[in-house]
Amino acid sequence: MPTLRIDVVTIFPEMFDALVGHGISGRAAERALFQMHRWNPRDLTEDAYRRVDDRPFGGGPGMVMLAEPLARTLDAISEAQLEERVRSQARADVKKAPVIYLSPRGAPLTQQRVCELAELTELTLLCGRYEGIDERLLRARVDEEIAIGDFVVSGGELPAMMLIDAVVRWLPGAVQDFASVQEDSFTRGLLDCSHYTRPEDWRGLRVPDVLLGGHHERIREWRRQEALLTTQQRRPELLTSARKQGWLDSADERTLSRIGDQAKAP
Ligand code: 9WO
Repeated sequence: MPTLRIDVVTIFPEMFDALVGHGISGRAAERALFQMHRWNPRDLTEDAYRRVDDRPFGGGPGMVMLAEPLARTLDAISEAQLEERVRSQARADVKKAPVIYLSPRGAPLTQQRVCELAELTELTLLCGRYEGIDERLLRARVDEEIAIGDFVVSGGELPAMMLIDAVVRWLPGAVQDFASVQEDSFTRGLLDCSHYTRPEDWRGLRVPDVLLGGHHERIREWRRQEALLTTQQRRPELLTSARKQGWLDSADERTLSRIGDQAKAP
């Protein structure tokens, strides 16, 4: 299994310390399940001020990221990726890493796309700041624009970290219990069921009896019903696509028609 190489273009490389320093992504980095390289376009500027941005043509507030330092950075990344492939004796047929720009204008990220990205061997992520990046650079060098959600933040770094986190936990060996990743929310097109831990009675609120009985088949059924019910109530459109994908069986359909008109606490 070749490790995933992630190259990130950012003027705030330190932000990514959070990702490699903690949790599942931190452990995956320690175990070298992936390697991350950070590239600051400021390091590839040649003017005295090390400018990476300028005022927008046509006027208006804010600044726009210059195409040239980003193009140089992407060139340097391509070169480094090539060297790495030679060094690691990668197969000759590996495709060039896609350059992904994190942007609210991108296509919404789905679990499906996350799983596909986890199968690549190289990934280049471009993080914008200010009001955005010169459109010519995007047209010339970006393969895909991805949005994490329908909201704007101050830059692409946090969205990039979310994408990396989502991808890296799919790498074999990242999570001890791989079954738990597969059972996760969305992997089968449904929302996750509810979870409970000790104590059995917390301030008068009880854990559902079925979970305390140790009857594994009944617990499995209850969890499936929970997932179906929650999905039907909160994200009915997910249920529609799960059905189209053939992910629901006849027992699921019976559950849904049985609970369809019942109410459930949020
Ligand atoms: C800034 C802005 C200011 C006034 C009116 C509209 C505006 N849009 C933006 C904007 O999109 N700024 C971006 C900041 C420029 C590119 C990087 N930035 C970014 C990426 N913000 N939010 C994201 C993002 C990426 C992926 N998924 C969700 C949000």
